[in-house]
Amino acid sequence: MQHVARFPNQPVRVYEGRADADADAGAGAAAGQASGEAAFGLHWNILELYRSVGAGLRSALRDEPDVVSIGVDSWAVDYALLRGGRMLGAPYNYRDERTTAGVAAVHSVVGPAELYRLNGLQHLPFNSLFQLAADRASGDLALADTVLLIPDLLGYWLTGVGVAEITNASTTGLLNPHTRGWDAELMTRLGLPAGLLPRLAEPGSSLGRLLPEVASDLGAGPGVGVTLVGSHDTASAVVAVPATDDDFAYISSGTWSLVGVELESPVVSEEGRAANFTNEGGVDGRVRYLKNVSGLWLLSESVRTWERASGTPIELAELLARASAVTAPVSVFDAADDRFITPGDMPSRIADWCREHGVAVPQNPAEFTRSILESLAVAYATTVQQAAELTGKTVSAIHIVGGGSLNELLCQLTADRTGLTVLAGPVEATAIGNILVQARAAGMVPVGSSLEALRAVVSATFRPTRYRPRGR
Ligand code: LFR
Repeated sequence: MQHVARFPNQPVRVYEGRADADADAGAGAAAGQASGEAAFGLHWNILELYRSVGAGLRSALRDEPDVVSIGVDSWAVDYALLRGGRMLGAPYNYRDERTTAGVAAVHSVVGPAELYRLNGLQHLPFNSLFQLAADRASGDLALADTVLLIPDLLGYWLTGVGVAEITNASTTGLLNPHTRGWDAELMTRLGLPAGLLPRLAEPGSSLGRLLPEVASDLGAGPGVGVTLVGSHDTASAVVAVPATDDDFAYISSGTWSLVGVELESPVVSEEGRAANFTNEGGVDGRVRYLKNVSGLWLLSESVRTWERASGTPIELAELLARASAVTAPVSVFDAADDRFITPGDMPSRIADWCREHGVAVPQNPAEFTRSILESLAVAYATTVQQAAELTGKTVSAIHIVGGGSLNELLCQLTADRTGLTVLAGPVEATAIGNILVQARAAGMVPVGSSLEALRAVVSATFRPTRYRPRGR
């Protein structure tokens, strides 16, 4: 696979008035007259993202004029509010702190156990329904007539057609995992207007041709269209797991680690809720029974903290080599603790966790790094075992795909902690899964090929790196 473009996607934190300023005080607040605590919002720079996507598409279409299809995927849960076809403001980033109030608002209407029975979704404070509840409370939602998840927003800007692709829609918390339809009753109970969410559509279907103006801007021919794919990045990544049989667990490892198994139908049980497992929608009606257990974000935020303090850039390969060389045991902390979700000084938060739990605090970046990777590997091991127990599935090997598959220490520690063989790669599983679903829709791999047949294409062309468990 050839990269055409790669660009940063950084959220932006902006001042949003004073916490206790009411709506009428808006003008005064803008003039700096209001009292109360300063409120900040964390937003995606979505227009810059769209501009960069456009630049990437332009060069792809210039290099490969035969391109007929474009597929869009991104992270989950986040969305834009629109009115009359226009976006109403920069979408919030799911790490924004407004979701705390949203969780309380939703749980006051539908308790956690009932909510899980309805949506089968892992409790993450940023699931879209909690964000929508926060937007309802702030009055923002009342301004909108449509909500589009991020990949659907990009698809809409490209084609003029707005839908809710189903794998990503499953992360909103408003989808019934059994019927794969919107839960209209739940929406009504939460005060979310019917019609706010667009019609659902399955991966593999055509979203539409590029708008003529967009096609000419991108240098695309009139036949180029957008094909819906697993628009949740994790759904596309799971398509491209190079498994040759059914007995596998996967870890889509990057900023987050999504650890789980694939099922034919959802498992919505109280035990699953207690273990915080999710039933997300997969491509071809499959279910991604998994848990989000945090990820390399812990390391990237730590590196950012150290670089800021020292003023010098950190060479990641060198840091990982030093972490590999740590021989003394390091503390293992709960990587999925909510305190690690928002941006900030991760080493201090990890140190606080260790002190609170009476375990040794890592002393230097190498030890912190080792502690982060050991903690992730332990979380992976527990989660794989839970997934097998909760679903009755046999797991004989673990596939790690995504950026984390390049992290040799993490892969080895995962093999060690699980006692299972780890098969690492491909690193670009998300892009490959996206492309394979488009290729099948276009008949470039036989239409009607199963997911297993798509995975066979990946395993025939890509050889994973094998990590065997080392005795402890
Ligand atoms: C991975 C991912 C996860 C989701 C998180 C937030 O990139 O999509 O699956 O839990 O980002 O959207």
